[in-house]
Amino acid sequence: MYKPWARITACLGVVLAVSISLLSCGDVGDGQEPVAGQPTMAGPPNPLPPGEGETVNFSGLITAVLDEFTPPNFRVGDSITGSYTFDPAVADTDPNPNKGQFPDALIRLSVTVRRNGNETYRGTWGEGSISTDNDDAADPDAPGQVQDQVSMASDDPIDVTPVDGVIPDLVFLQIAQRVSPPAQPTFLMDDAIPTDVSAYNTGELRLGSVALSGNPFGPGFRTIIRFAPAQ
Ligand SMILES: [Ca+2]
Ligand SMILES: [Ca+2]
Repeated sequence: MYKPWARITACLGVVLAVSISLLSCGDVGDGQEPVAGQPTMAGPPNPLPPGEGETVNFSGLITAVLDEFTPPNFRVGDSITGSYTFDPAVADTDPNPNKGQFPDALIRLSVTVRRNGNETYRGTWGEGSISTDNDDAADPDAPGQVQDQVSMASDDPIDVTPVDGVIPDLVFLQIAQRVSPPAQPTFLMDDAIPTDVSAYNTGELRLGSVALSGNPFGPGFRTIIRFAPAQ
C-alpha cells in the first residue's frame, strides 16, 4: 500500500531546510484579502464509531505562511483551531522508548482558520499515521533546541477547501514544544500520543497534493502554515 506519510517524514529535514531559505527571502504572508464562499470537496463521511477514538483539540495564531504560489486563505495573525482523533489501541511499532510510530492510528484531523472571526479555510482528513519524539534534537530551523513533538499525516481528504484551485489531498500537522537546554521539554514524558497539547509552543500545518510531486516544500506540498499559542 502506498504510504505518502512515510515519504513525507523522510523528507522532513529537507523541507525544513527549504523553509528556512524561503523565510529569509521574506516570502511570508502577502496581505491578501480572505476568499469567501469557496467550494469545498465533500466526500463520504469518515467512519468513526460512536465513542471510539480519542480527540485532542488545539488552537493558536498563525505566525508564518510560506507558499510557492498565492496564499489567499492564510495570513499571519489568523486564528487556527483544530483537533485530531486517534485510535489509542494502535501499538507503537518503534522499540525506541522515546520515539513512537503508530501506523494508521489517525482517524480524523480537522483544522479551521478564521480571520476576524470569519472562516477562511476548513479541512477534514481521515486515516493517517502518527509519530512522536520525546526529548529529541529539534528540527533544523531550531538549531540547538530540544523538542517534544507529535506529527501526523494523511492522504485521505474528506471535506477540504481548495487552495488556489488545488484540492489538498495531503496534509501534515506537527505540534511541538521546543526549548533551549538545559531546559527539557515537558510536552511529552514518553513516546505515547499526547492527549493534551496545551504545553506546545510551535505548530506547523502543511497542505499539498499528490498531483504536485516535486514541489520545493517536499513531495507534493505547496503551503506551510506555522502557528503558536495565542499570548
Ligand atoms: Ca517507542
Ligand atoms: Ca519530554
